[in-house]
Amino acid sequence: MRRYRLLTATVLSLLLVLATLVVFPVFAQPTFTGNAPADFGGLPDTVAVTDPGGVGDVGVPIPPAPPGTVSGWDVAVLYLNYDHATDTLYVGVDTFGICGDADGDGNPGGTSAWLAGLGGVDLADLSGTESFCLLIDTNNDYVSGSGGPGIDVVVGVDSVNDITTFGAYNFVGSPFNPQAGFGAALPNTVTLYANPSAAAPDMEFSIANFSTLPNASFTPGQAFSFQINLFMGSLQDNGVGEDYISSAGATVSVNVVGQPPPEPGVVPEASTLILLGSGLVGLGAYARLRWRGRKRKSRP
Ligand SMILES: [Ca+2]
Ligand SMILES: [Ca+2]
Ligand SMILES: [Ca+2]
Ligand SMILES: [Ca+2]
Repeated sequence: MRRYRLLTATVLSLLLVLATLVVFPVFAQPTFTGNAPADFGGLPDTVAVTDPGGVGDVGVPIPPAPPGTVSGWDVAVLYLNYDHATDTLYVGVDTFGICGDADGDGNPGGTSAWLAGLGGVDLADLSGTESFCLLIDTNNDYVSGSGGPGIDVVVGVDSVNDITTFGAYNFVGSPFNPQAGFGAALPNTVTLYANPSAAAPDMEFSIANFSTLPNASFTPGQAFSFQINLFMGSLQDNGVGEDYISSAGATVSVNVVGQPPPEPGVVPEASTLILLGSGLVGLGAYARLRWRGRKRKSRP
C-alpha cells in the first residue's frame, strides 16, 4: 500500500516538474551574427526604426565614384530589443554594405582610387574622425530638433578614438555635433559583436544594466520609453555625406512594452529544483521498498 502511495507521489512530482517547465515563458534575445535584419527580424517586441531617408540618402559624388555606389554610412534600419530579465538593451544597425566603409567599395578599412583622388580617406576600425554615435535621452526631456540639453548618454566611438573604445559615455555636447560630445565613461558594459567586416557587415552590440543609465527611472518589467538619435560618418571622406536617424538633432521615441508578471500559481524556478529533488527522493524510496520487499520474499 505504502509502495503505491510513494509511486503516486513520485509520478505527481515529476508531472508537476514537467508542467512547470512548460508553463515558464521563454523570452527570446537576439543571437548576433553581424546581420541585423536576420538577427532581429522575427524577434517578439523588437522595435525597428526605419531611416526616414532610407538607403541612398548619404551623398556620394558620382562621378568620380562608380554608378550605384552607396556609402557604408548609409543606415537602412535601427533595431532595438530590451530584455527585461537581464536588463539588457540589444542594438543592431542595418547599413547598406559594411558599416564604416565610407566609399562603399567593400573594404571598410581601404580607400578607393576615386576617394583618394578627392583627397579623402576611408580608415580602418572607425579610427580618425570616423564615428558611430547612438544618442540616448533616458528621461525624454530633450526637445527634438532643438540641439539643446537633455541627451544623457552616447554609445559608440567618438571622432578621435577607434573601435577599441566602443562603449557608453555621458553625453556632454550638442546633438548637432554628436561625435564631439563624449564625456566620462559609464560603468555599463557595452559588448560589441564584431568590428564590421564583409563577413559581419552590421554593427551589433548590447548595453548592460540599461535601467541604471543616467536619469533612467524605470524598473525592469515595467513599460518605459526613451528617445534616440543615431549618427554615423567621417570628416575625412571628402565628398561623402553622413547619416542620421531621424535627422541631425532630431530624435525618435522608442516604446518598450512591459513584461507581464508570472501568472498566479506558476511555480517559481527554485521550487522546480525542489520538486525535481523530491521526485528523485521519492523514486529512491520506492526502489528501496521494492528491493526490501523482494529480499523479504526471497527469505526461506
Ligand atoms: Ca540612410
Ligand atoms: Ca572603403
Ligand atoms: Ca572606414
Ligand atoms: Ca535626458
